[in-house]
Amino acid sequence: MTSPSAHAPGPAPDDEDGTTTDLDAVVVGAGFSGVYALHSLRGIGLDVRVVESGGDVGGTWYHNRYPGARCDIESLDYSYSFDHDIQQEWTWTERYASQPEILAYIRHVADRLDLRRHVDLHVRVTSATWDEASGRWSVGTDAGRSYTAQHLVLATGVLSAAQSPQIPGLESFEGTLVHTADWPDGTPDAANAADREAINGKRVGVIGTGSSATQLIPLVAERAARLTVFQRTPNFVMPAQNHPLGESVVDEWKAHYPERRAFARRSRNGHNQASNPLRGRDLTTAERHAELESRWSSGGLYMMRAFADILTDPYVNAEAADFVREKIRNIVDDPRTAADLLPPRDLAIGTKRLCSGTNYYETYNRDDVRLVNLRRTPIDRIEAGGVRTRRSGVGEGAPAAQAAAGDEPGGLHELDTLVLATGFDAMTGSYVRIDVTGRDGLTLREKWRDGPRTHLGVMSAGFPNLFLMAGPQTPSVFSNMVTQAEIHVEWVTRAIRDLREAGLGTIEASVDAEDAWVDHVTAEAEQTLYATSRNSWFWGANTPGKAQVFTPYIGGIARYLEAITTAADQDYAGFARTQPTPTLA
Ligand code: N01
Repeated sequence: MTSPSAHAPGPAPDDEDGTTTDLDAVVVGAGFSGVYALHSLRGIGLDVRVVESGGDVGGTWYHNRYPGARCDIESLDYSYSFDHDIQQEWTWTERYASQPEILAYIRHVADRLDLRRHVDLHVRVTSATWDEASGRWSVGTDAGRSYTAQHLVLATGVLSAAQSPQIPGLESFEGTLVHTADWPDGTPDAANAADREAINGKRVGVIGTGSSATQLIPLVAERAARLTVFQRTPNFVMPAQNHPLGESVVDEWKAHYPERRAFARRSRNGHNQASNPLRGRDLTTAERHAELESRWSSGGLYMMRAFADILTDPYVNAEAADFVREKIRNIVDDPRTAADLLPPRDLAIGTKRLCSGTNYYETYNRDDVRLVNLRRTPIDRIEAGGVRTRRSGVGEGAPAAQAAAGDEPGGLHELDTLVLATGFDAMTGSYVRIDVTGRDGLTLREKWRDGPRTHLGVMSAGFPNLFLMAGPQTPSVFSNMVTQAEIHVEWVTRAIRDLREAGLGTIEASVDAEDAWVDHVTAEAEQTLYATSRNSWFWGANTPGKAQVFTPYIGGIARYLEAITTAADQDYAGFARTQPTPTLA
């Protein structure tokens, strides 16, 4: 197995093995949350460092460099609001920004605010241990250096712990193996040498048909000699309807940014994309159809805002799902391929994260693209030369499945390059992959074994002065991540400043408040179709051995912001604050 080039645009850390740096705060991760946390905490006078495993700032937008990667929240919304000058001077060029443009934006912010001198790149945090005696965190890394700090901010992302499938023989593949979340460096569309070598004129296979794959597949199809897509669960893919931004649109946004940003924070999803307040149930079939048609034309995630009850009423949801199924049948020429691309009946639309792409279904009309339906012919193993599938039912004693498959034989799909678009150990993976040990030897991994436990998603009892950014039990993945990140950074900055001004040393979630928040997060989800359609990373279903618990907060940004602000206003209700640890002689 080989992998294209190592990537390292940023400077490697100096040779500081064995050094320990004492700080007020360590921020882990230099994505949207981490970069702003650095700026904000530095602003209240803290000595802060960001520790980042990648070679540059950018977080998700540094690592996910696959062809076609772009955001599905509109660029004018998906950007920082905290600095008026930056939002006036930066000009987005497309409705949905591409990965290179977003990465350039975060780099610009880091340069513009002179943040880089406080960022250690190419250093992965491996452990964090609370020291009761000193009231500080000891932070260990894979680079030999370590840190101590009073406060630890885990801005590690909820979709950053990449996950490879457990398929027999994966390690024996002799072609190029690459994960979408660890793509070779370079601008995807310009295709640097490693990327070009992996894709252009090659026989490429892609495992997975989630958001990453559906963006990547049309572009890889254009460059590969042949593309084979291995699909286990077809999802709903909306046309993004991306387009360049006109000058007048940008100017209008810039003139009204304060109102737009305020609106986003009062909204459910943290942005300005329009939601229909009407319930589908209260409309006629014709009215519903017209609304769905308009949402399809608007593109992207607008579909899930077609009706107020689209995620709560099974009938309304099923009608929307059928509407999209009909679109698929109309776009895809070959009826059998079209049928294979139809999402299953037990998948309520939106309960697996909706995908948004350009020319996704159209790509299957190409002669050089083949869809392998893994429900008919599952992957048997991966071999040196490619992916071997087998006839469904073989070895399983399942004649019904075999009949449904039309007795389709499996076989070897020969490949030069295999792309794993297989997603992440979502929501909790990036936190529990670090050995985090709190009070009394309690580890975060152990505490979260049956699902994450937090108060307001921002702190977990037993882990004083440890702040979780835009993580589980927050609206993060159901919202504009940048809005969520800003809310958290501003809350944490306030919490630390208030702690210091009160002459206190630690803040920590209380167990009672945490229990109540976990119950609330669960109860909110139970009222929706997420409760009945559980085959998604929202539930941890994509990660073998993981507890099946619904992890995001469905209540929306506005309600969340009110809850967390009220807690701070009420003298940090639900959090315990204590005196500083006496300095040891
Ligand atoms: O990952 P995924 P992703 N054999 O988990 C399949 C965000 N994001 O990287 O559904 C065969 O969604 C798996 O099949 P199944 C966004 O929030 C945003 O695409 O488990 N197949 C699935 O098809 C998104 O939801 C943007 O049956 C296997 C795929 O791999 C999240 O990131 C862009 C398999 C994984 O899909 C994750 O997206 C990109 C196996 N053993 C990502 N294991 C935008 O802003 C897994 N699969 C637009």
